[in-house]
Amino acid sequence: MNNTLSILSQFEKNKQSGKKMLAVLFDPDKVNPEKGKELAIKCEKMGVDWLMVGGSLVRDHSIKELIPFLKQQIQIPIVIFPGSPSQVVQDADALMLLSLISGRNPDLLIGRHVEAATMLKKIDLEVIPTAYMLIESGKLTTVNYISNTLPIPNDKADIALSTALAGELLGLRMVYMDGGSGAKYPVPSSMIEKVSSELDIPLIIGGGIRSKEDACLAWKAGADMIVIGTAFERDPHGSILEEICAAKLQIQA
Ligand code: 1GP
Repeated sequence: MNNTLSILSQFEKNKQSGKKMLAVLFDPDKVNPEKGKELAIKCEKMGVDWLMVGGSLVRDHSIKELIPFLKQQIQIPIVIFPGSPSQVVQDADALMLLSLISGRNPDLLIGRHVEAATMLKKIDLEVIPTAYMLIESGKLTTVNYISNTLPIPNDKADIALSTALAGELLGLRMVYMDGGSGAKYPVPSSMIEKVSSELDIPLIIGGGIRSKEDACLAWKAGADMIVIGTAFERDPHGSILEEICAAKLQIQA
């Protein structure tokens, strides 16, 4: 029997012990395997905890090429952040099964899940049921447009809290509050504080985190993991990532 903790169990354990985590999101359409290898090795060396791969508008073949290739290069978990069932790739370590609970689009609450369920049961891939919540972030992001849903207004922390708690009570195992890729503003720290103060399951925050200050605000407000996408893509020398990784160590000290 394999004694390694599942990806989710390790995340829950880290939350319990106050260990903050960092994920970097790769868009497989923007990262070819060779570039991805270089970036993934850099992320692993710096102390990134998860590589997330996927997105709302990803071509199927790019993710299917990238994930098996990256898996051979690094030890840190590769977690699929799927924009559609066609982004399921068995070679990854885990898949977030996203239910978009901030919206009222039945396809993204249950429809896509029905399409993917038989396949997911058959393959050897950890599935993490995830309450996905979009938060208004100062612009119309791709995920808001494609999902055809309204994000939660960023001054309505009460709505965010009720929504996250509903996800927890429905049995989802983590909450991901996302301003969407390229968000103008990150999720407000007051909203993170409100949600994290009552939520028992791990809380992930992403969208618009561009600096170590943004990262620390989110962690200190109660995020268990933050996700960086755009800032990493625009940081060819990795200096912002280096600062954020250093801040993560300090926050835990
Ligand atoms: C998007 O939360 C991720 O789903 C990352 O957002 O690209 O703005 O960092 P950014």
